[in-house]
Amino acid sequence: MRVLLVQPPFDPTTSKLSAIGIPEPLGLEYIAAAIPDHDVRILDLRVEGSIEEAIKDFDPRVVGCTAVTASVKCALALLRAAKKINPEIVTVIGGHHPTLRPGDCQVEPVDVIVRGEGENPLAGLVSCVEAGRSFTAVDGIVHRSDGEWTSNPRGDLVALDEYRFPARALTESMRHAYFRVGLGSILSAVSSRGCTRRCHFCSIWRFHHGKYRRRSPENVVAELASRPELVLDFMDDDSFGDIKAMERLRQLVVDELPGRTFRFFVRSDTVVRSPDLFERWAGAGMKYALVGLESFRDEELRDLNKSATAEQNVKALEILKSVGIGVLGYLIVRPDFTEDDFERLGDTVEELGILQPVFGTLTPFPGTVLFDQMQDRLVTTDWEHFDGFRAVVETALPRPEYYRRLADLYRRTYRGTGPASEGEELPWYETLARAIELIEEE
Ligand code: B12
Ligand code: SF4
Repeated sequence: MRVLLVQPPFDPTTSKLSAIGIPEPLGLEYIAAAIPDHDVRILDLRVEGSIEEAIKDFDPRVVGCTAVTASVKCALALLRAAKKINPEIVTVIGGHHPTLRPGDCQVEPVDVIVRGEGENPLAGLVSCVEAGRSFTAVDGIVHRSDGEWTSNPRGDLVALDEYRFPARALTESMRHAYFRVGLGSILSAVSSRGCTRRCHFCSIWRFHHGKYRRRSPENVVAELASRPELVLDFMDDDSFGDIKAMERLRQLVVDELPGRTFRFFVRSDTVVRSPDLFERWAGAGMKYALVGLESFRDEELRDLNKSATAEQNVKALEILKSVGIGVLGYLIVRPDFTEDDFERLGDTVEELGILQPVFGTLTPFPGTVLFDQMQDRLVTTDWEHFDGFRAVVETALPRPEYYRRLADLYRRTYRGTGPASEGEELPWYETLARAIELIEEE
């Protein structure tokens, strides 16, 4: 049976992030791998193509689309377009937003909403479509039949080694587009899913039923050894959530993947607790760490339930620098920031020598504790606005001033390598800064 899986294009502001690189659609590659006996295509609209052409050319029976909050509106429009061309198509939506707010997707173009990991639900529903059976026995979905929505049980979490490796053959023709400025061609992978922590601004732990699961180090290395890419970029939520497993992975990497470069998501408190491990990983090719620093004020970190301190953030930066691991540091700008707060954050980033800071606006994404706390204060529920830069609650400064200062933080502090993507004249952060300044309020 023919199944088309669709990655929506970026929203207007985050499209500017694509100047720094686009990761492969790993979630879709994983779910495609779960239906090996079917004819599957991946349409990555961040890179090329159109839904209309793909449907006319491929004539799929099932069309599945992925969505985070910022892309859910677009995903629904794509499924609507699919149904318009062929009303017989079974439309499926999955990913973070449909999982955490399925009600938003219980609308006309959608037949099935997949909640949580998509591998087994997709395999189950595709075989039902093929056999002409109803979806009543497929765990992890909300589905429509005769106009009524039914929510099936979520199903058990699967041991990650049971999943097939991502179906990268389906995106091979778009590989040229999966790159990162300064790193070149990259391969995205995961060694774990979920997180042990409970940050209030993050929905990952709710998405994964509060569990942190790892693939065995052997399974990870077996996947990577078959790939030619030299830069391996891990999309884990917290790569070093299990120190022993990461030490074992390092040993295997030394033996079986020499000469590769690694980038991982790490927490500052983990770095401070295990500096030796990071020194050894630096020797094994870990050149970059993505660190959710969020803030250098303890009261803000406590408020976010980050379970790390400002002191740990500072210390982790020192340790990573001393072992030669470059840091991309995520920092949260709060809508109630005053001029002084912006100045002080810029000063701190400069003083600590964070060369690649990524500033985003504190956003109550659906499914987070923050959303529960702030939902009464939202100034918009247009999900496209939940792009991580727009303020979706009132700002203390006038809004144009808020965005100008957010943009200026990039201009003032960003010192990362890599000027611009090919053919672009501006450094990527300047492209992004201009997009932030132009955010239009409705
Ligand atoms: C890589 C990444 C990106 C990449 C792009 C990813 C992409 N594919 O387009 C970049 C850097 C560009 C990016 C941008 C943004 N991101 Co981002 N990103 C990630 C990250 C770190 C990894 C994604 C990944 O590959 N995961 C691994 C795969 C295996 O999991 P998965 O994608 O969830 O897919 C599984 C299920 O969700 C499900 N599934 C997914 N799609 C579908 C579709 C169907 C049909 C089915 C059946 C199942 C299914 O099955 C898959 C396999 O189990 C995640 C965090 C995370 N670890 O997931 C955040 C995450 C998805 N991003 C997030 C956010 C907030 C953003 C931004 C808004 C922030 C910003 N300003 O940068 C933008 C929005 C961009 C946009 N419009 O799409 C949030 C989403 C929260 C939310 N409710 O929206 C996450 C969860 C991070 C977090 N901790 O909160 N992101
Ligand atoms: S922000 Fe990071 S550490 Fe906190 S819950 Fe999310 S993934 Fe875990």
